[in-house]
Amino acid sequence: PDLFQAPDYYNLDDLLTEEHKMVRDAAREWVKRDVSPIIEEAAQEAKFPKSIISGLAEIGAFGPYIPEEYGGAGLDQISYGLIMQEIERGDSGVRSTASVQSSLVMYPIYKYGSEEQKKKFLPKLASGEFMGCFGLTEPDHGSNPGGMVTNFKDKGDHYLLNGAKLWISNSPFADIAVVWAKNEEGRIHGLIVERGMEGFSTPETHNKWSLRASATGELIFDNVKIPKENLLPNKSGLGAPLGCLDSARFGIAWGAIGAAMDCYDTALRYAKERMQFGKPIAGFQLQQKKLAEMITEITKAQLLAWRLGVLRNEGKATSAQISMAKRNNVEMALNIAREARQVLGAMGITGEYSIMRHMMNLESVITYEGTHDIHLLITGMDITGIPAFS
Ligand code: TGC
Ligand code: FAD
Repeated sequence: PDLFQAPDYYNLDDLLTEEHKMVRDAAREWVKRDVSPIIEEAAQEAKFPKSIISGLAEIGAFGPYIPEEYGGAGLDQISYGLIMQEIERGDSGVRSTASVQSSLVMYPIYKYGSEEQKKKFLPKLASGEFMGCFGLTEPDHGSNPGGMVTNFKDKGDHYLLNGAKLWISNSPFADIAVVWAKNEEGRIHGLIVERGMEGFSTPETHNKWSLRASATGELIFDNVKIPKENLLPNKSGLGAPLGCLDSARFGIAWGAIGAAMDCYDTALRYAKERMQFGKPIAGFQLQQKKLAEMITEITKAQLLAWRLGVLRNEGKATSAQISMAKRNNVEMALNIAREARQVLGAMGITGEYSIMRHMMNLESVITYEGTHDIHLLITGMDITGIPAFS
């Protein structure tokens, strides 16, 4: 098949195994076949394309690194990264759906859940039969999730959950939500909330100019009775949700490269074909500067992501290293989207090309999973030993 152009300026393919390349190419082919043709219309109409769920499951995007005994794909971290890269080449919103399902729903159940919870939920989440969402952010607590007010009380044979979450990807259609809430002592725990529980609702957030092909909404808990077996028993405290974010942020560091590659590829092709003043605009120095800087930045980001993948495989990557890669690579992608759009002139603002959609999507990506500035402060804390958050 006619796959996308995949800039590989430093022969990074030499660092990949046959399995990595197979997994990546399968994801690439699927995106080209099933995502690219429908995604612009889905974004224009602000509708999550449910038709992609089964395809995401088939390419292993739901739980790439969750062991096969629980329905996951049993792959390593670099394969996970490559899948995210290929999906985000299509659309950041589609990658969001995969990130949330894998790293924010399956991961906490796998890491912090009981054997019964793993058996009950993981295989269905891996196949896409169940879709999940992750409730950490609240209306008054975004960058500072430790201040959350959502809480649960022990009522003997069940818990009673109250509060609200905002900006939750996939909430409008999710079957289950992994929700972070404080107990009576103020300790944060994860709870699995299931659609249909009385007092639980998930209104959709409308009028987004970004991530329009992804459904975003609220989670509202009004005296929701939660069975005791739905509490994740094996980790509590803010470190529990932040541990899930490490995994999702790692995937975003790779995913952003995919969005950048698509913008670069589109701009390069266009510049070689578009004639002005009697020659292709790719022949003008100012356009070459843009294109040359794009491929330089993509190459640096690829090296950062690959090395981080090796460290993750060895269990050695620190949270601060992940923050650096998320921050760098998303900013890189957003800058490339802005430059690439200019290369296309007026055509760049239309839905005929993917660039403007990537650019608008990346405004969410640079904000969610820890804002650009919060990740800078994480690096600052890591190198000085002094937190500057408050
Ligand atoms: P702090 O006192 O530093 O830490 C509290 C406890 O957590 C531990 N910890 C971590 N553990 C695992 N992984 C990490 N990355 C960790 N970072 C910290 C820490 O050791 C401590 O443990 P303990 O045992 O000593 O209690 O916490 P703080 O309140 O000062 O906050 C630090 C800060 C600001 C870095 C953190 O709150 C933060 O990262 N804020 C950003 C919030 C955020 O990223 N929200 C994302 C919501 S989910 C989302 O956006 C999904 S979008 C998905 C999509 O659609 O793709
Ligand atoms: P705020 O925390 O209010 O920050 C506003 C500004 O202040 C930012 O620029 C920030 O960097 C800055 N700031 C804050 N604190 C400091 C400080 N100490 N020093 C310097 N500057 C500071 N959350 C979930 O839980 N689950 C999801 O699935 C999810 N999906 C999302 C999907 C989308 C499309 C979006 C846009 C967001 C999503 N989020 C989700 C929420 C996201 O994680 C938060 O938006 C993000 O963490 C920032 O919180 P906030 O928007 O409240 O901004």
